[in-house]
Amino acid sequence: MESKEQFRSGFVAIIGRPNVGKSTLMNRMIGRKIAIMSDKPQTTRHKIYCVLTRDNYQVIFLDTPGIHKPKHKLGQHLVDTSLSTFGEVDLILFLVEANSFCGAGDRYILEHLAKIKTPVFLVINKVDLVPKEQLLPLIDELHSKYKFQEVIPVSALNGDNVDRLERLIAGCLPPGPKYYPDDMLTDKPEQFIMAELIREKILHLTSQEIPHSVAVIVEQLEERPNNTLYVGALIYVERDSQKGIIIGKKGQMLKNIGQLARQEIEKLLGSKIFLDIRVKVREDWRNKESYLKAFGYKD
Ligand code: GDP
Ligand code: K
Ligand code: MG
Repeated sequence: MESKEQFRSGFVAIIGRPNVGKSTLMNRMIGRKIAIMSDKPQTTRHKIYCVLTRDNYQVIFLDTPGIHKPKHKLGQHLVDTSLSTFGEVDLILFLVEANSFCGAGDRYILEHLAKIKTPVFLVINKVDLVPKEQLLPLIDELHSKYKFQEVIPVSALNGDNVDRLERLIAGCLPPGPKYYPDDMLTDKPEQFIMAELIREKILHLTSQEIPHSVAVIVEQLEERPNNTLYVGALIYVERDSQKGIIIGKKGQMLKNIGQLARQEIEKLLGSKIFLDIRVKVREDWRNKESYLKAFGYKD
């Protein structure tokens, strides 16, 4: 009997220092915005699974929080989460930046990678920022110095070479089942993605100490007349002064956050929403187990 080409599937972890473009690359590969992105470190706090399904294969990508030396409980948890994925996957994409590779942060990760048997692709991201002449010697050097299975330059931002990366990934997948249905893009509920999109807008619009002190949950979803969805969200910060910054003069900051977030959520859902956001203070939540659990940062 003629048999079809065997279906392949596997888990691929995307790891690297904060801000190298892990979330951007994953969104690019699946063609949708699931993981939030910003120029602030620790934008990604959870492991997010994203699913890419083709005729002959399925890749489950894990977007991990950036790996860095932790300073508080949330930080420690983020690093643990990332390191623990090393041994559980079929392939690791170690993402670095073309314009600043191999500082202390990258070496910290290389040390951990040396201890595991999982194949590793070195993905050199942001090649749009450096001239080609500079890139080729770097690639040669990395190929000879380390035991990466592949060294691939890409631009997650404009998509350069990302299709080649996908082909190489597909070539590494073991025969396996279709773990998730064709139309499933992520393991996270929409409520979670909505909260993350709100948090992304806060990261973009605020500076200094605000980003790390913010948690967002969507606690209420309700169908309203005219096909409008009511979305009730809570922003948690650690101090009164931060609440003041989030709300802004005459409420302008919160208004801006809400407007930008609403547009993105409507794009995600394909329907109109009414977004109701309130701000609450929970002192020092990042160091309290109960809050880390309540906000979904810890099981
Ligand atoms: P993560 O912390 O590793 O998940 O990084 P993000 O995906 O949040 O991206 C961090 C920043 O780098 C964002 O401002 C992105 O727009 C930017 N970025 C990501 N990929 C590229 C790229 O290929 N080229 C350029 N120029 N910027 C990129
Ligand atoms: K980031
Ligand atoms: Mg990220």
